[in-house]
Amino acid sequence: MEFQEPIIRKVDSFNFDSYQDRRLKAFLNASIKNAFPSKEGINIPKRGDSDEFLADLLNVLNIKTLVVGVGGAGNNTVSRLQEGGIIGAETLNINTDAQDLYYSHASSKLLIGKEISKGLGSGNNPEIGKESAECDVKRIREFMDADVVFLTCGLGGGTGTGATPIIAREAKKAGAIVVTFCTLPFGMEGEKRSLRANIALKELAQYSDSLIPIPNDRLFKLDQNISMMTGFKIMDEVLVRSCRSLVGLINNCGMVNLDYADVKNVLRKTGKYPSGIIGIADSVGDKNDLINKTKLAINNPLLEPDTKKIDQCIVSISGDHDISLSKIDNVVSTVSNEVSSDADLKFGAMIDPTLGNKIKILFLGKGPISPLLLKALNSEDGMNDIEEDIGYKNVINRLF
Ligand SMILES: Nc1nc2c(ncn2[C@@H]2O[C@H](COP(=O)(O)OP(=O)(O)OP(=O)(O)O)[C@@H](O)[C@H]2O)c(=O)[nH]1
Ligand SMILES: [Mg+2]
Repeated sequence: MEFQEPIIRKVDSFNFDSYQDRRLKAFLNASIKNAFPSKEGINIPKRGDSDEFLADLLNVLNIKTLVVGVGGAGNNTVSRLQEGGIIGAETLNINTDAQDLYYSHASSKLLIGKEISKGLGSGNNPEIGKESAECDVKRIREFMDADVVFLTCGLGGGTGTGATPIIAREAKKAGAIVVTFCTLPFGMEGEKRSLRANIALKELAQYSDSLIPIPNDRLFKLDQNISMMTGFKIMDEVLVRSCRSLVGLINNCGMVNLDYADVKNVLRKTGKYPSGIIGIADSVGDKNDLINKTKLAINNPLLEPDTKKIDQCIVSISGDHDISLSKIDNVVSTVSNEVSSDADLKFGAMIDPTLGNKIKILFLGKGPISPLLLKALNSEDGMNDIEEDIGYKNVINRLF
């Protein structure tokens, strides 16, 4: 008869370096304990899986998510996530600017490149952002023990633009799924910022599984008179809601019909370049509104994806306990009509008793590569266009 101790000793003799390896080790040990008797338990006959084993396994299988905000804009997003409360994710702010970092909110903070920038920021120089991240790469690595790492930043300055690709590289090396949300600068911020953003976008494409670049200028399509500051506020809201919804989806996997493997499949890079479509919308719950809001989520006006190229997608529908099958059907049928008939579609339903009659829709898609990334890959041209003032509420209402 074989006993568990020698087999566990054998597992212990292997090298388990990374976070994913250590998870595998815990999984193996729990399985061995379940399958082989210990010397003390030798007389107890075993049938099926014990609760103790299942509890051990749940501990191991718990999906760990980390949200990292890099540079001023990224730190803003994470601060707002943290202030509004984010359940089930660790947050980390990284900056070269000690003051920005001090006033931000996150469960952990990292001031990078102290020797280079003296805590004063990178002064719009991505090389300083990059070098700062390289200098502190060991400290960055310590945080990368997660299954999914979300990165968020505003491209165009120095810290977010230079450091985020290095952080993405480290997250990827540690075996995480890397999902990057970044904004591209307004044309009115100048050509140089656009050029810097394009270069970073190419680097991020290398290390991100999903890359979601959101051009600030697209807001002008929704309101011609928008100001830069209002635009930043709207983008903050877009990034915060997108991150929050995605973290919620991962943490609530398995409620009805969707598990982490489904979400991972859509987020994971399969081709040469990352894809990434996300859309969120709130519906008042009647049939017409459900159809319109589902279309809005799929055709996210800030991303304008080529929906016919979507080959895999997930729609998650949240409602209170009374959510009817017909409401779920309104949403799922609309998705099937909007995407190609070959696309692999999965839906999940989540119960949120606080929603009342409201229905929340989250759409995730894979397939089309962002036209902005393609543009960046083909040239180093910037983007332009200028306009002015008002309309935060007006634009927000047309986005969700
Ligand atoms: N959403 C949002 N975007 C912002 C905000 N401030 C700046 N941005 C955008 O993000 C880009 C980068 O700005 P920052 O994040 O401040 O720059 P940084 O990464 O801290 O870089 P340095 O300060 O140069 O070291 C800008 O070009 C803007 O397009 C903000 O408050 N909200
Ligand atoms: Mg800064």
